[in-house]
Amino acid sequence: MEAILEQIFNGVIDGDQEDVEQNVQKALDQNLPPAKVLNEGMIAAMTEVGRRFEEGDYYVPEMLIAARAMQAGLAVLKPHLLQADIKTTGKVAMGTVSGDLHDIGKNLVMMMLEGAGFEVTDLGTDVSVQKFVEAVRSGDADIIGMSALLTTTMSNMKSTVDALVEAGLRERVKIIIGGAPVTEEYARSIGADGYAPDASRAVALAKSLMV
Ligand code: B1M
Repeated sequence: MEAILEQIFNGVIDGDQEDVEQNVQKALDQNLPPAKVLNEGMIAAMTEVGRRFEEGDYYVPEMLIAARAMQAGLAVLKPHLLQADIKTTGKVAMGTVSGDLHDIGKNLVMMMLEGAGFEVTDLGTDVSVQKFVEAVRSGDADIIGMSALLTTTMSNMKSTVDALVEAGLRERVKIIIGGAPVTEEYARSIGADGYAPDASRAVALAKSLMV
């Protein structure tokens, strides 16, 4: 791995925001592809943070400062992940489901969707079923995107799909889901229109649903 990517990786793990910001900029100055910086530097580091948490070497505060360092790096990376002058291809309302505060993956998916020309509304984290339903009712969404990182909150995706059916709004909107514990099979089982394992495949999925 390039030395600079290793520095970014270590910076995220150590939760050193300033270091991560500076090294992401340096990597871009060295013309490393933004996707490589993201995947091999930052996402790989968060996977390692998760592993350390599971092993009991890291606790919530370490996870939180690592997340802040990643977000600081993402802010530097964002303009480089976006492409200019792309026509809007649809409206997406996106949120992390009720009970779930993880938002890095959601933010990344939103960034990439914006980059692909979608008009994206951020519903935030801990989004109630009702708030998703309202986003569809108000006509603000061709696609609803739901993210969940906890096995305990995934079931709120199903509650949202069920509530949209009950409100007679299901046919008006496409529903896509993702997040670490979510699978293609789960998406099918709850009646969502699709699942994506990562941000770039979420963009491809969203595009395919708009044609
Ligand atoms: Co949490 N946490 N956390 N955490 N956390 C996980 C998810 C965990 C797997 C760690 C572990 O045990 N290994 C574990 C969940 C276990 C489980 O349920 N199976 C866990 C736990 C247990 C918890 C708490 C319960 C801990 C506690 O309090 N005891 C607690 C819950 C709080 C809550 O939400 N109510 C908690 C808290 C936190 C922090 C607040 C400290 C922090 C989040 C900060 C933030 O998001 N602002 C945090 C973090 C950072 C993590 C890990 C380490 C990293 C998550 C992350 O940002 N990954 C995580 C371990 C891990 O995932 N390896 C862990 C990077 C991000 C780019 O990836 O979000 O997967 P991800 O998104 C990807 C894809 O999944 C996909 O695209 C993204 C880009 O490629 N994707 C979509 C995501 N959403 C999508 C939507 C789509 C399509 C694709 O369409 C709509």
